[in-house]
Amino acid sequence: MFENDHFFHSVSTMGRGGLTGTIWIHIIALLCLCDGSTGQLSFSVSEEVDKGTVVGNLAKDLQINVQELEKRDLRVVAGNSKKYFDVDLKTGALYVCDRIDREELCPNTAKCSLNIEAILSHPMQLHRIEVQIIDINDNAPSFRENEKTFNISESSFTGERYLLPMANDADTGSNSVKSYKLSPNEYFSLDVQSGGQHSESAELVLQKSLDREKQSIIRLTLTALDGGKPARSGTLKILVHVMDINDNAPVFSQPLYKARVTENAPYQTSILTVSTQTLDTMRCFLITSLSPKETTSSGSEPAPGKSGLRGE
Ligand SMILES: [Ca+2]
Ligand SMILES: [Ca+2]
Ligand SMILES: [Ca+2]
Ligand SMILES: [Ca+2]
Repeated sequence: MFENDHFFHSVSTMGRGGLTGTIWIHIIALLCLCDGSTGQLSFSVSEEVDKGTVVGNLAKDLQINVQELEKRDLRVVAGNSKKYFDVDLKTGALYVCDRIDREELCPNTAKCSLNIEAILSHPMQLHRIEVQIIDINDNAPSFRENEKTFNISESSFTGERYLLPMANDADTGSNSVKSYKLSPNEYFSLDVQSGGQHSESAELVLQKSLDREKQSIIRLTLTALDGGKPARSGTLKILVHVMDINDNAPVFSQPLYKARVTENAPYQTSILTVSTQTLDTMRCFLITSLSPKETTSSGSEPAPGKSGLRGE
């Protein structure tokens, strides 16, 4: 970009010729360029603006008459990055010529800027330009997974905590994740600890004793919101499976059973059927007593079950 043919040619005619002379001339030329470079210009533009969006006016800021721009061959050169900006030689307007995606250019960085150079010939001048890329809220918070499942025993104590996954948002500053909310429910509250941008944690806190026999599955929704205007959001479905404990005794269908049996009834005659129910899902054994002398037991499948008792 420093090799302006005309410039170097005019300088080399003053040298003594030969390789050594050319090197010296190049050094002098570079020194001249350093003198010719002026202070840095700063502009700012939002990411994702349409191509052709004007960022600033170089003719005005460099105090050059617009009629001279073409004659002085004003050019805009990108450092080592893609060319995002160009200049309109008729007006001096510096404009966007390609899509600028801040998240692609500066991932995980709060500040983002592009450095370019404006070069003029006759005489040669170099002007450094910094264009700050302003974030827009073009990304919604998102969770790595759509759903999170917890298996929580119904014997859990209130106050117990369950760690939740956090949301990510590729935007920065106020456009990144700012808050979380939990869908209204009677069992859990949400506790978000914020100790800086990267040390947040969110937990479910049990507020009320669980009862599998009343509600075995609890569905919740965790919503992450960013601070943009308007705010964008992402959701995580939470599925709580309430795990059973054996907290219900089997119950007979009636408190008293009466039966009649004829004398000399054959062995193994059925005389009475009782039914029991337990609300738990756990496999249990029902042990009953008929009389001080006659005791029998039978297995009971998960409730509701029936147990046939046979006299012996
Ligand atoms: Ca973007
Ligand atoms: Ca953005
Ligand atoms: Ca965002
Ligand atoms: Ca239970």
